Amino acid sequence: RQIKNALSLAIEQNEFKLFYQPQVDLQTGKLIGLEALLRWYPSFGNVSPVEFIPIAEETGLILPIGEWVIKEACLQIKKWKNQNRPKIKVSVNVSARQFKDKEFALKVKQILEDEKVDPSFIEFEITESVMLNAEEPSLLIREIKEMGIKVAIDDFGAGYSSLSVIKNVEIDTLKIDQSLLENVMQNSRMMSMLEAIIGVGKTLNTKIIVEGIETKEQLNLLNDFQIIGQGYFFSHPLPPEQLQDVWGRNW
Ligand code: G
Ligand code: G
Ligand code: MN
Ligand code: NA
Repeated sequence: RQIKNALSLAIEQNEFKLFYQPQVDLQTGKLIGLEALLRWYPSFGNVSPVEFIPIAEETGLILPIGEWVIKEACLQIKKWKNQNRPKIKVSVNVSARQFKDKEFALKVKQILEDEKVDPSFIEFEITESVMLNAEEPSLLIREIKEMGIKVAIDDFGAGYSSLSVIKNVEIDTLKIDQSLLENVMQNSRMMSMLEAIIGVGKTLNTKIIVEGIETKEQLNLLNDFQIIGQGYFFSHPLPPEQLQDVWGRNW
């Protein structure tokens, strides 16, 4: 209850901050994207999104919070543009509740209009389970894509791995869940599974991001593929003021 109350006040109390985690082209070693990850600093400490995002979903608070996240990411994109940073795509996580919201597309349009940011800088990350549970996922995704925003399937391979979600709409990016990479390390047969998914991505002209790269050993398994990597090996999620070293870095 304490958390719910605090969460409902968090936007006006300025307690949220976006961190950004690098996404790296494994062929060139260059930064090609940043995933925005929400952090909350209430007066009583700090609460992980693993804990507060589900509460925000249950209470519906994820709607205003999710809007805040998109708006904040847009403001940050504009700041980086003014600082002459390279053109880097920013990924924003969209939750189930937001995706079900009938006014979601309208709200996004409004933010784009207010902030006048180039939508091709933005990618929405939507998990495959959210897409499978939505009524008309392809309609909403098409609407998002018509605005010029890119769409990624998050946590792909964690649950259903249903190809049906990518059958009807043009998805820009498949994000392979980190559990798959863990499995590959333990069981070499899983490597064929990963290769198969990478092949599907190639066929559909979809970018592939492998998540949860933590070690050089894991990176070496992936070096021959034309894919993107994300994980603690490259960088933890960082606040904007700590990203200086990331822009021109060669991994
Ligand atoms: O960054 P971290 O590992 O703590 O994130 C934990 C979980 O919270 C992940 O599943 C991540 O997708 C989710 N998450 C982080 N930021 C956001 C956000 O802005 N919106 C939504 N819906 N989920 C987020
Ligand atoms: O559900 P989603 O994929 O959006 O969540 C991303 C989450 O994964 C964030 O909480 C982020 O902090 C976390 N994360 C990012 N890189 C790594 C990594 O290399 N290892 C682990 N265990 N978690 C990671
Ligand atoms: Mn994500
Ligand atoms: Na993910």
